[in-house]
Order: sequence, then structure tokens, then C-alpha cells
Amino acid sequence: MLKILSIIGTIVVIILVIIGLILSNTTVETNSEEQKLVVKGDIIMPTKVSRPGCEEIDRCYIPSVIVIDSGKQVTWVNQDSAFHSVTSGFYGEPTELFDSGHMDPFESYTLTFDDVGTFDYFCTLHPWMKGQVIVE
Ligand SMILES: [Cu+2]
Repeated sequence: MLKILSIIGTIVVIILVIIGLILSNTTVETNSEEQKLVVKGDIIMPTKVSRPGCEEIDRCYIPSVIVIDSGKQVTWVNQDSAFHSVTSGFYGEPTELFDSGHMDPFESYTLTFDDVGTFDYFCTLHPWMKGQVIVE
């Protein structure tokens, strides 16, 4: 009888350890999924910029002007719930140097700037959204 009890006890302990391992693995996976959603960017498109007003406080792209060394990358992250774009030039006068296309919410777009100069960009969907990358 004692033997049977100790065998059952051992089995219960093994099952508990296995459940513990499964649960801890699940927690780790959940954490890494959450980290994937948080994409760090150099420039963000914050919420509510799909309506005019952000240009008055210079917060359509944050920051709206960024200065980098040539050869460096810039990453934009759309933190809004609407589509946005990063398109070279000005609204109505795109320069066709770069164009992210419509960026989904939380999508990011990375570009490498090799040439020195000032690169204006805008959002094709919201004419008031303007920014500048200055490459030195
Ligand atoms: Cu936009």
C-alpha cells in the first residue's frame, strides 16, 4: 500500500513539474510576442494625425526634422490606427526617391541615407503631414 502511494506521489510530482515547465514556456513566448509589437523607431507617426492639427504643433512626424550622418538608417513607425506613408518630396510634387506605400498601424519602414542633402517627405494620405531628413 505504501509503495503504491509513493509511486502515485512521484507521478503527481512529475506531472506538476511538467505543467510548471509548460506554463513557464508559455509565459516566455507571450513576452517575446509583446516585444515584437513594440518596434523602436527614430521617427513615429503618433495617434490622431490623420486629422489636421498636428502641423500646428509640429507633431505629425516626431521629430519632424532629423539630422543623421550619411550611411545611417532611419526607421519610421506608424503608431496610429490609420494608414500613413513616408513619401519623398512634397504633396503634389513627389520626388520618387523613396515611398513606403501605405503603412499599416504599427508597421515600420527603414531607409538608409547615403547621399548628403535635405530630404523632404510627406504622407500621401494626409497633406498636412510633412517631415525632413537632413543627411550630413
Ligand atoms: Cu498620414
